[in-house]
Amino acid sequence: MRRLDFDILADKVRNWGRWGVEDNRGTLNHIGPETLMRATRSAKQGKMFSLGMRFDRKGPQTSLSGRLNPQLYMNVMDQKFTEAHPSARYNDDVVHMSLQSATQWDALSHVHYDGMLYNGCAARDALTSTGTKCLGVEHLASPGIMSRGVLLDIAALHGVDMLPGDHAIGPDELNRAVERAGVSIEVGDIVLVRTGHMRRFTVLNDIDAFNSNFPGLSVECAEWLYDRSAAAVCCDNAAVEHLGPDTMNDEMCLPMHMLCLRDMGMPLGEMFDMEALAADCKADGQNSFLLCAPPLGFTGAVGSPVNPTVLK
Ligand code: UVW
Repeated sequence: MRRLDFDILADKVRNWGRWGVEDNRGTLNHIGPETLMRATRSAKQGKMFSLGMRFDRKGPQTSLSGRLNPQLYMNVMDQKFTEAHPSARYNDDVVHMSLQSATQWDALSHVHYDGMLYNGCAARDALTSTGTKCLGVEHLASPGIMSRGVLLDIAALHGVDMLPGDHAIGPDELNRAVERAGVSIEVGDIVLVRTGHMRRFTVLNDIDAFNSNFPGLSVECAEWLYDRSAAAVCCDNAAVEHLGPDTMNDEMCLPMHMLCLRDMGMPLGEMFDMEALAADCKADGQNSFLLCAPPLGFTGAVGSPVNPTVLK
């Protein structure tokens, strides 16, 4: 996409000032009491699913990605609390990891361009080596992220387990998936887009394929999400958007990241494992549900791991 066209799109979807100059939650502001009560009513059967990956040393990061899979150490093992109760013991642990290493939310401070973050926050004032002073993930953590989730299974729409790596999903496919799911996207919904790409990691164990070309959303989908007042969008790849050699020559890099996070103020949920949920939705035809996915409140962090939980 040419920079000029990107800028036109950015002007259309920009939400700066819409929820006040101090706003840190962006499109999560679409989730009001009515949305939440509607979300609770979409839990009908008592079936629960986790969309979280495992957090361990065998995660999808490689030496090339510059990100670190979770390294867990037990720093306290089999310790007594007191001499008076020698048989009562405890264990503690420590994790060293990139917050972006597995299933995670991108906070609104994760990317920026032209020196500005969401809501006109100046990058040079906000970003420090100990965290960001504005738009940190702690603002998404409290009061959390919960809403109605809607599964749009684009792989199933095309009758495949996984979309090919060069597949850029367009608004028309989102519309067809909505129709197929028998739902409409309402204000404050969280849109879950399944490409099947997660299977390259979890089923095929092909880390290189998982990390190279991602099927995902095309830049035109930003306006689609904006027009429907969605609260957030999540995908089963590592970027939500389509990434591949064809996108590398664009005049704006990671355009969906820039439009969603920086202009619209929409958090991106990445590496959500939708496989078990999608199989169940296919079996029972219920594609909307309660989604509870609060990030951890790391102060000043630009993202957070999450274990998204679905109740159908
Ligand atoms: C970047 O790599 C900037 O983004 P993400 O990890 O969110 O895809």
